[in-house]
Amino acid sequence: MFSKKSILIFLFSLLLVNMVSSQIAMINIQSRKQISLNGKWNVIIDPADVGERYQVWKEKKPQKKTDFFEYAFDDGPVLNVPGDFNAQKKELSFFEGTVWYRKKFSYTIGDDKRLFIYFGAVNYKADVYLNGEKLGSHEGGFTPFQFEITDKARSGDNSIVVKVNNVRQKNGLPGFGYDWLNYGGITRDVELVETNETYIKDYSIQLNKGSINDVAGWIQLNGLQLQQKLEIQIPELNIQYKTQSNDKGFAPVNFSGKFKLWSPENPKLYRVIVKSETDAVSEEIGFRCVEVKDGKVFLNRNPVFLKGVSIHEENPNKGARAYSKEDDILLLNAAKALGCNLVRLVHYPHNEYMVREAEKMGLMVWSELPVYQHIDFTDSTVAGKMERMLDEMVGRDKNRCGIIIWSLSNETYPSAPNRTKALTDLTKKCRALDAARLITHVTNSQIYQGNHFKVWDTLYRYSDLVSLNEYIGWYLPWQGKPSDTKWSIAYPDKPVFIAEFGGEALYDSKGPADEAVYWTEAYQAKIYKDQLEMFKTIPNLSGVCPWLLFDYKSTNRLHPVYQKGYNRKGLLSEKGNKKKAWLVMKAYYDKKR
Ligand code: GCB
Repeated sequence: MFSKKSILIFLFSLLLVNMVSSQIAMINIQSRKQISLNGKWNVIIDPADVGERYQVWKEKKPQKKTDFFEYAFDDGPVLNVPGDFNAQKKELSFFEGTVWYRKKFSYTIGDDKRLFIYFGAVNYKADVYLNGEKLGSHEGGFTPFQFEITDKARSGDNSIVVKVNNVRQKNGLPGFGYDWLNYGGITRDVELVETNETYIKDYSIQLNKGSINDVAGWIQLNGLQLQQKLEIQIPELNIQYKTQSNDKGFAPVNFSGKFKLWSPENPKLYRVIVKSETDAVSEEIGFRCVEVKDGKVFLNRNPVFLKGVSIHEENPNKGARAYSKEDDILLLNAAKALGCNLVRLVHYPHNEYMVREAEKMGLMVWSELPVYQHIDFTDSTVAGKMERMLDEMVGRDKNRCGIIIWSLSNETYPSAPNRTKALTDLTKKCRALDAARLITHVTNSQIYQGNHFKVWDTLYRYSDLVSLNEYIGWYLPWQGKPSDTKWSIAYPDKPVFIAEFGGEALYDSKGPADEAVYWTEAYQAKIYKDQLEMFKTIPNLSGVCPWLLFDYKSTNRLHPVYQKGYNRKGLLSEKGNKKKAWLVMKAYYDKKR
């Protein structure tokens, strides 16, 4: 019989296996030797979540005639990776539950090499198994993670199983409630990545805060040979900066250059090579300086008005989660056509192609954490999850000069216990990770009475921008002439950004521009015209951002005639048709300097 002690040890080791967490992904995997695991994966759809009991990851097969197992990957359905599962099978349209994915691959690791499995994103929870053994778990639907499998992968045939679960969690990020479709699945690329034994895991190469010449950053090695000679080269500028890593594999980086600065007008990027004695990677990096001063936003020391638009990560034509360069270019081209210089990527970090393509196209980027509305800040695990997602978001994109703003939350409730403290701590952590970008929180806690806005949320104290969402003309009626609106803002020295405004219209829905005729294009256009009048009254207005570019799928939108499962606040329909409000906004942006 088993002793009490051995049972306890067994239970404890089980707990440990289940708790193993993924690693933060290495930077710039685009520059590495990759073997794509994208393509068709076998799946088991498990609405009752019984696969855990069957230990599906063991992929057991009957050995004798009397054996049976109530699952199998072979001969079952397949799904494309990357891609959400909801858009791939009709019966999964609104599915929130477990899907098990399985992919076989054959690989032999080179001598003295290391092998990693990299996931661009899995929404929402992922438990990953290799050859029947658990590698670990990851929580959070929009950021990359990796596992090292150097000692676990077999030479030759291997099988990877991922349990994906997109059930909403009370203590999740986001929590229970949100206004978009909960696309589940392995939604971004999966890659095997081979590196040398000691490799360049991470680096930060960006201008120091306030500077247009001085780079301040660092390089981090991972492996056994941590003390190495390192070099950063920027051939176009004849820069060859040399440094040395310490016994932790870390080296600070400080050098200067006469950079042509990145801007929307001239999105200049330089080829930057990072070398150690055992590794080398390269990528295109741009340099720019973003600051706030005297209630204004400055880019490269010139005041800039942020002409934004919000984008959900959905390909409107396909009605599916956007994940590819082509999907992203479609969305970004539409933002460009509107006359934008900024895209607000809501309400979670978007895929890496999106950020890289925006940067190439000269679009400034606002990147956001999924800390949205109903977060349970009293749950003891939430702070840790927010921090981990912040590490992953900043970790992936810290060298993207196109990103000028980290947005750490959207519409959380000031009265929610522990909210302001938790988000203040998060802000401090973000500044420590990256002092050179602007940080904001978006709120909708302002009071609008007698045509007077009182903007007061203490969260702004820790933000570079006062960013607020308001839907006057839609959720709230006007209480006076838009041009007579009054403002009292508790932080009068900070720039103000209207992060959302708008209203719904079904494309081609006709009627007079009358308040009684909701859903018409004319009424939506009237909301926009009124808002543009009101904007003239806002002190320190430094940018605006219509909600939003395209109509998009949302499980919150139930009107059978006008919505049909879509949030209709798009300036474009899901088919890309321009509504009247598009023209109003475009004319504003074309003139605005
Ligand atoms: C908001 C939210 C956004 C919603 C939007 C709406 O304030 O930030 O996610 O979808 O309103 O359409 O109501």
